[in-house]
Amino acid sequence: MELTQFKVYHCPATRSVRVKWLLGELLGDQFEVQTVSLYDKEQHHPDYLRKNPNHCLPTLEITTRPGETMYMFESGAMVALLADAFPE
Ligand SMILES: N[C@@H](CCC(=O)N[C@@H](CS)C(=O)NCC(=O)O)C(=O)O
Repeated sequence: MELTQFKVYHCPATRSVRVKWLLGELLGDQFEVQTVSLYDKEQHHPDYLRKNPNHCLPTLEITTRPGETMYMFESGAMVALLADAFPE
């Protein structure tokens, strides 16, 4: 399965920095970032809860070829997946 696009749901000074940083190292600016403000409790918005029922950041949205979208939680698992996906 080919992973074609990444979007990280992020809030500064939280664990989502790990994933945003690694995506930047691997892909430069070829990924999306959407800010979810914990200070405004946006992680409890129904649209976000559909992506991450744990109401936590980060969430990693992954688009695959042929166009499926998956949502991943747990920053450690995201870092491990990205390291496996980009071994170089
Ligand atoms: N083990 C999870 C922990 C995620 C977590 O607790 N994130 C915090 C920010 S660092 C959060 O979103 N808290 C908001 C909440 O629980 O509503 C991970 O590493 O992804």
